[in-house]
Amino acid sequence: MATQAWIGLGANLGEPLAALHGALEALATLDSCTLLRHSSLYRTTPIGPGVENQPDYINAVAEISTTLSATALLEALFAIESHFGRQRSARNAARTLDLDLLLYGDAQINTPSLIVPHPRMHERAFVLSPLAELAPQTLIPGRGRVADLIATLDDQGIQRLTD
Ligand code: PH2
Ligand code: MG
Ligand code: MG
Repeated sequence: MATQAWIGLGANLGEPLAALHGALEALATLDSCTLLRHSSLYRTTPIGPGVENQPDYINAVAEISTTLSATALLEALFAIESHFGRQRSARNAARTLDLDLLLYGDAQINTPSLIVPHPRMHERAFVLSPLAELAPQTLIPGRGRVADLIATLDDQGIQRLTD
């Protein structure tokens, strides 16, 4: 049975625009997955501890339909990250590509290697703004609806890029 999942894409090192376009292409050709739609790209101010002096991020979200389990999907996302030169160093370090599993159907998963919904997505405008562009009524299990959550956030420096 297929599950609809949302992936968060981000990059702020190397060639972020090329990485996001390449990652969307990789998601579109991933085995056992169909890329349903993706948001615009956004230029966003880095958020979180340790991000001082980092370049801006490019962020987007994508919706896929997949027959992969959440764990297998996560592994596939890690493989795409590696293909685009991702090095894992300090938490929140600048990165060539970050693919986060945001939502997997309406599942709530809490294991040492995977937490779904992504534990910080409900407070991050760089996730909620692109999600709201496509699907503002999306319910984040345990947190609420995207449109309601976004209304509670202060300005986080999100700029939609027009192509
Ligand atoms: N990712 C982080 C930390 N901070 N800030 C922005 N604007 N965009 C991101 O993708 C991002 C971040 C850790 O994954
Ligand atoms: Mg991330
Ligand atoms: Mg990540």
